[in-house]
This record gives sequence, structure tokens and C-alpha cells, in this order.
Amino acid sequence: MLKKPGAIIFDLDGVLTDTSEYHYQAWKHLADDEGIPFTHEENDEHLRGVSRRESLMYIIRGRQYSEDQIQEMMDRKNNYYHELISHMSPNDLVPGGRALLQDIRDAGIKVAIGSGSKNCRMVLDLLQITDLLDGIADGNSVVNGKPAPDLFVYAAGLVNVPVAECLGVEDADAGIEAIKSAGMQLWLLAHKSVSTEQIRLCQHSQICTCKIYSTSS
Ligand code: B16
Ligand code: MG
Repeated sequence: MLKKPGAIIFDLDGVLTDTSEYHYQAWKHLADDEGIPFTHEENDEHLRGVSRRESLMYIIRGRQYSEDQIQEMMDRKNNYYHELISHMSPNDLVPGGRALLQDIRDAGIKVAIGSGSKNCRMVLDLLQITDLLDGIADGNSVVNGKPAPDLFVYAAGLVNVPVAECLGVEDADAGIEAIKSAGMQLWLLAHKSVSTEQIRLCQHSQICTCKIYSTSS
């Protein structure tokens, strides 16, 4: 049974908005440039919630690149991503998202973001929800990204609520692991069928299956 939390910490990409699709398209553009095979299924399976560098390491696995080339490829992907998100607007927020965030605040619960993205603040501004947030932990906040607990622990600190009184909302395995190891309650927003591994990870948690975002299946 879910206890009333002191704070709800939302993942961004794949939870409040579908930027996961733009991340995929930007990585696909880069992979095509480099002649590396890369599919939507691989993106959903291995890259959701994972940092920019870790994502690139997955795509180029087994191939030799210098650190300068790796940096250039991360920058190139980020430029493609910027082009894709430049037209985002409040219409790209999950339906009912603004009202939900407002209702949570009205109930006296703090609202924070726990996103591994360095572009998080830009996306929040495009969605025009920055004013509804009590804290923003993003890809610039901590050294160790998801699945390490650091990002969610940092977010809890920003809103001054003990981790045990926080609820984390996530769509990706890396984020589930981060929330669980932070010692928070978890709400999994699953975009497709929930795997046995996710059910194991999500013990004593809330699972909500929804198909509001485009996925490969
Ligand atoms: P960036 P989240 C994550 O955001 C994305 O899910 C993941 O696909 C992306 O690689 C990562 O942010 C880093 O993003 O390149 O913009 O810094 O799901 O933690 O909100
Ligand atoms: Mg996510």
C-alpha cells in the first residue's frame, strides 16, 4: 500500500514527456552517419534512462574510437537532439500533466525532477512547467547517473524530504534501480508489458501500464 509521500520525484524523459523518442532519433542519425546498425528495440531495451556517454558506449561497442572522437560524437548527437526538441511546446507534456503537478502541490506534497539529462532544464522550460517544481536534479547535478541512487537522493535533498518519504516515478530499468537503491517508494510507468525482472525489482511498488508514448511495439 502506497503511503502519502512528502515528495514525488519524477523522471522526465518517458514519464512527463516523450523526449525518449527524440533521443532515439538523434542516436539513430549518429549511428547512420557512422554506418553502425541501431534499432528502436535496442534503444528501448538498453538506452532509456542511461547517460549520454553510456548510451554512446553501447552503440559503438566493439569499435575503436579516440576520446576526441567520442566527445565529437556526443556533441553531434546532442546537436541533432537540440534540433528535434526545438519545436517542443506545452502540448508535448503528458496529457493532464500540468494539472497533476498542481494537484500534488495543492496536496502539500513537494514536486521534484530526477532526470539524467543535461538538457533537462531546457526541456522543462519548453514544457513551461519549471514554475511548478520545488527542485530539479539533472544530468549536471551528480557524477554517478542512474542506476546509481545519487540523482534521486540529491533531488530529495533539494526539497528537504527524507528519502524514505519520497516516491520516485520512472519508466526505465536504470531509474527503477536508482529509486529502489535510494530507499524510496517507486511508481513504475511501463510503456509495454512488464518483464519478470521488472516485477522482481518493483516488489512492494506501484506499477501502471500505459501506452501514451510511441514505442517500438
Ligand atoms: P542528455 P531521463 C535520460 O533522461 C534519457 O532517458 C536518456 O535517453 C538520455 O541518454 C539521458 O537522459 C541523458 O540525456 O544527453 O540530454 O544529457 O529519462 O533520466 O529523464
Ligand atoms: Mg526516463
